[in-house]
Amino acid sequence: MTLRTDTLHASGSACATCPMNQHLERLGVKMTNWDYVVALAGNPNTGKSTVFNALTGLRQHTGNWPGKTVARAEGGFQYGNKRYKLVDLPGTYSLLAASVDEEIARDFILFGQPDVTAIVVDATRLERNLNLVLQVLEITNKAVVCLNLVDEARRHKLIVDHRRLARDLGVPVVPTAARQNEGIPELLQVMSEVATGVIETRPRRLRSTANPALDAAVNTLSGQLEAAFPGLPNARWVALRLLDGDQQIERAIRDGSLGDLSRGDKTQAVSERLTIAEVPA
Ligand SMILES: Nc1nc2c(ncn2[C@@H]2O[C@H](COP(=O)(O)OP(=O)(O)OP(=O)(O)O)[C@@H](O)[C@H]2O)c(=O)[nH]1
Ligand SMILES: [Mg+2]
Repeated sequence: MTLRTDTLHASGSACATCPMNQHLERLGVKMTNWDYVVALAGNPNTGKSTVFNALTGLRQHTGNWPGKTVARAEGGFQYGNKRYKLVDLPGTYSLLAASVDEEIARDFILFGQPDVTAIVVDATRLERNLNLVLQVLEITNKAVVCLNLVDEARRHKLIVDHRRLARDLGVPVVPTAARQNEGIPELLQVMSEVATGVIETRPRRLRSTANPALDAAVNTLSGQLEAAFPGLPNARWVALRLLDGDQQIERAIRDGSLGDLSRGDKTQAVSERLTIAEVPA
């Protein structure tokens, strides 16, 4: 592991005891021990890699996702005495696993159980981006919305009420202009608070599909799932996926990996997903 000594002051504030004054230390590639895993999700071209670079610096480990030809970057940083491993997910508009990219992003959020998933959204195209946000929030409680490109939004005279958005979504929303490092210290702070449980999120989840027959089936099935897998964080979502004939979710129930999730265990498969595949030279 290479340790970079350059640090970035998380805030210009003079208050030394302020949590925002903690230092970000970028850790090098091939970080092997970490306290928390952070996943970066988002639509294509929303600034995920820019956020990734702002947090990890330019030294990052790139390779492929295990068994796939999709590129993956990971890196690490230390913040508040905790070490974070950051994984850049492929840019997707949805998590329905209709493409390899979507499957990778969804599997990582579901089975990789990141301690926090930061969803990078484009503040100038919020409506389109919120589709993915709502899908991520169906799968995990531990999420933060990084409302990026606020400088572009300002240029178009668009002001997003991020506090209202956070209230409506039930997870923190941090406005950023990642290319200028604006909001990155705040993002770090909030991500660390969600990862460590200081902030408890209550993501908004759709309670009704507007189809009474489907709602009844989801209720029955999710009740059975909760009984079979106590502590499963997303039984309704799993039930919906099963009703949709999602074979991967069916397999996860049969082979026990869904049970591992409900116990909070990281399975062998999960460890593998957390290890980047080497690209042949
Ligand atoms: N003005 C502005 N530009 C930004 C900001 N963040 C990223 N960009 C620019 O937006 C473009 C896309 O950024 P990337 O970081 O590559 O986006 P990405 O989400 O990783 O893209 P894909 O990996 O292709 O999905 C680049 O030209 C960035 O310099 C920002 O906050 N403000
Ligand atoms: Mg990228």
